[in-house]
Amino acid sequence: MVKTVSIAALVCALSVSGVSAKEFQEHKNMMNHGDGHLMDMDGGMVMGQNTDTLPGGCDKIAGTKELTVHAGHKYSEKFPGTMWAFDQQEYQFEPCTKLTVHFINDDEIRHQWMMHGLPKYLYPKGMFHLEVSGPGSVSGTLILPPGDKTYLVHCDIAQHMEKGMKAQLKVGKGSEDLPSIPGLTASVFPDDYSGKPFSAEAFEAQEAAARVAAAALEASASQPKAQSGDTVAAADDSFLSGVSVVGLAIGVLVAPLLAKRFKGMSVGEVIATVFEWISQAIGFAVNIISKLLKKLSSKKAIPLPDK
Ligand SMILES: [Cu+2]
Repeated sequence: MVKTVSIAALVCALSVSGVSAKEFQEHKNMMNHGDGHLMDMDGGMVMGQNTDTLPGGCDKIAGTKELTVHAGHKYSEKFPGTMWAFDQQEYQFEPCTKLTVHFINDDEIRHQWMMHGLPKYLYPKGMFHLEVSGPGSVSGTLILPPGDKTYLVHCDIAQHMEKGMKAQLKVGKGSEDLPSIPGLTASVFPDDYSGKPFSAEAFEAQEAAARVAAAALEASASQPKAQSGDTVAAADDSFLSGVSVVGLAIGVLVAPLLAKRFKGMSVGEVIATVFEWISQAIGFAVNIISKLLKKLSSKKAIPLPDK
């Protein structure tokens, strides 16, 4: 009997300790797996750490900065319709800054601070990634690339970004803003909390207004471009030779800049960078063509099915 009671007491004590909140854990003694990948068996991880290799185009480290990021449910409370968020939605640093990020998870679940779009010859898959499971902190360092660009930062756990855990990091002046950043930029598809049933007419009107606005914006941004486009279409025969002459001229002008950009990089890194540029250029061209096709072909938006 005494034995049974004591076993019951033990089971109770164990289950209670299992349910109670995890203690805050500083993940400081992680195992280094090489290539900037550090992790421990308690849910702390750093990937893409780079403390000493200058990205191509950086002559020196422009400055050393530290950033403390909190992640948690409570930061989402001020943004309707979200569930998780970082404590800040936008960061800005000078190009070539050596940045140490202290990532603090205030929740009992797993969160990440994952930055995308970095040069792939230096950061595996173009990513810098911090992760903590449960309450705790982890720190990692990277060196930001040169140039003005806006980088996506998010938590990649399923639905965490879609439910608010999304931010942007601007290097220099940044490039275009990213959509759906809580409190900062509009969604691509705005949420509707009106409670009204779906109306195909209202949806079409909204889409049409958005298309008119987008077309007006595009027209105002690219008036000279449209004219040169007409000239190209008219003078189709001389198109190729014209392009090659322009290409040659650009090549001559750009070569010294490229030499500077590739200074100190190995042949492999140079090739990897060039291929990255080519793939970006192709992606860009495909994107523009598909947008054009869409604009030409889609008169009507596809209506959503009725419930
Ligand atoms: Cu998360």
